[in-house]
Order: sequence, then structure tokens, then C-alpha cells
Amino acid sequence: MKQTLEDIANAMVAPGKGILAADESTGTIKKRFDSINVESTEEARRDYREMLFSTKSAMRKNISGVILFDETIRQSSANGKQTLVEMMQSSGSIPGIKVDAGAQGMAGFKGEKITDGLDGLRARLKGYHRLGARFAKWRAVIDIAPGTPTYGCIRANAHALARYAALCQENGIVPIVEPEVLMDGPVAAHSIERCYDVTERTLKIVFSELYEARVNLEGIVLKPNMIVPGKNAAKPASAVQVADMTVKCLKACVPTAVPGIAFLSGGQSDIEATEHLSLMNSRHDVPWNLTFSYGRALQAAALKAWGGIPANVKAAQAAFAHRAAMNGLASKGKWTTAIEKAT
Ligand code: 5MM
Repeated sequence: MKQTLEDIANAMVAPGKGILAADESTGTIKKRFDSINVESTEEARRDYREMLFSTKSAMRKNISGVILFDETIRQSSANGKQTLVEMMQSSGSIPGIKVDAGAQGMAGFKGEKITDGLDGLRARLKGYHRLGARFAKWRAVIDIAPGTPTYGCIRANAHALARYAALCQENGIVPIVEPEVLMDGPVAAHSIERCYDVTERTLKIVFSELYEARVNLEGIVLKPNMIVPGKNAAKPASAVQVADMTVKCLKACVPTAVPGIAFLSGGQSDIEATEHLSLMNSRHDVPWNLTFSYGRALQAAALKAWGGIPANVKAAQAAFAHRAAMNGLASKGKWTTAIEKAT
């Protein structure tokens, strides 16, 4: 039976499950591999991602879908027996694809960025659908610094997100709408209150643009930042404060028609990202499923344990399965430090 956009979106945010962001572009994965002294070849990238996608317990129980990069959606396993897409499908996980072409300097807006990738997007989406993708991702980047972000930058990024989302839905693909207010930009000295204000403004404009573009909100997943201070902020925030302010901001901005919100980790530590998500779910009643769509916070421990050495695959898979399980608990508000340490 054909799945509707709503079916797919609901499956992506099912309780206990969340999304693995493994869509690092070639430059970003190189940086990750540099940190473990591994050369970023096509084969090494395949081996690393195959290791994650073949972690059966995590993929079956806690990973509803995986965001892939263009190279990965076309790759096969090392033994050539199946494509990586088939591998994740066999565990019941949905393949997704990053379709933006990255954030570039925005002409006329010094220090601000606009995400590229709308040209030819309709044809690319049709191709990705044939390859098995049932959801996509587009990330807009909003940086906080003295005098920025400007309305012009937020508006242009929100408009692009809305045009992308409409094209995805036209092609049977659920759009993940990711407007990321950075916590680790070049300055990143802002307070948690400033993050709240900028995120609120950004989300208000994004949902206005989605409405104008006639996007069906029941068939999207929102991927926002949490409300956190910049990484160089003078004053830290408590985990409870992050959870409460994030939920308050989302309640002020996100229509209840949206089935789910899957957060990015944005530079938080693994444990912080898990704790914040769990506190949101345990402390608040919300009309959406709140879950994770983490890149770094799901992969960091596994990447380190792997180190590019085949003999470490089992340990790395155990590290990935552990993080996925902890975040699965957090999506139900059931994670605790005691469970984190005991398992
Ligand atoms: C996996 O990282 C994605 C970005 O890669 P590029 O910068 O190479 O395009 C990124 O979009 C990611 O999906 C989100 O930002 C969430 O990742 P984090 O690490 O913030 O949870």
C-alpha cells in the first residue's frame, strides 16, 4: 500500500525512535575523519557508514530513518550484496537524503549565509525517490553576532526552505525543515535569551513562508536547534532551563498540525543533547512528538571507538547502539543518568 506523506512523517518521529543525520558533505566528513587520523576516501566513508547502518539493534529499535549524502545513497556494502539503502530498509529504517547544496555567503549581507540548491531540485527529487528516499533535508544557517541576523537573511532562508518543502511534497517526499540558529558560529557569545528571541523570530517567519507556499504541515518534520546559549557565552544555562525555554519557544511558534520535531544537536555534548531531550519530554505535555535528528551527538562515540580499524567495528557498533538507545529513551522522557551509566 502506498504510504502517504503523513504516514512517513509519523513513522519518522515514532515514540522511542529518531533520525540519524549521516549526511555530512565531503568536506565535513573529512574533518570528522581528520579527528581520528583516517584518510577520507570513498571506501573509508562507505565502511564507516556501513558499520553504522548494519548495527541491527539500533537500526531496528531506535533509528526511524537516516539522512544520507548523495554519495552514500548510491553506494553498496563492501561485499557488494546489497545497497546501503537496502541494508537500512531491511531493518525497517527509512532512507532520507540531504538535497541542499550548502550555505553560501549571501550577497549584500556581510557575514550571513543563504542555502543554495533549488535549481534543478524537482528532477533531483524524482531521482532520489527512485533510489528509495522517502524524506529529504534542507538546512538553513542563521548566525547570531552583533547586528545579525537580519530580517532579510532570515526571510530569504525561510523562503528557500518553503520552496524546497513544496517541491518535496509534490514528489512524495517528506521535507525535514531545518532552520538552524547556530550555537557555535564565529562569535557565539550570545545569551540563552538572545537564542530564544532569534529562534522565535526565525520559526515565525519559516511557518509564514510554509503557509504561503501551501505546504501541508501534516507532512513535514521540523528540525530546529534547542534554545541554548552560544558556546562562548558568559553565562551557562541549566539543563532544565534549556528544556523549558525550548518547549516555550516551540509552543509559541509551531502549529499543532506538525506531527513531530526532531532536534539537531548543534555542538552540544552527547549527554547534554540526550538530557535536554529527555527533560522536554518528561516535564511537558506537547502536541508533537519530540525526538532527535542528531549527527555529532549520535556518532561521536562510535567514530572515536572505530578509529578506522576493522577490529574495532564491534566496539564502535556497541557505542552507536548505546547512544541510539539512550536517545530513544529520551524521546519518551525516560532517560536518567543512572541508566546512562548502568548500560
Ligand atoms: C551531519 O551534519 C549535517 C551537515 O553536514 P554538512 O555541514 O557537511 O552539510 C547537518 O546538517 C546535520 O544534519 C545537522 O546540523 C544536525 O547535525 P548535528 O551534528 O548538529 O546534530
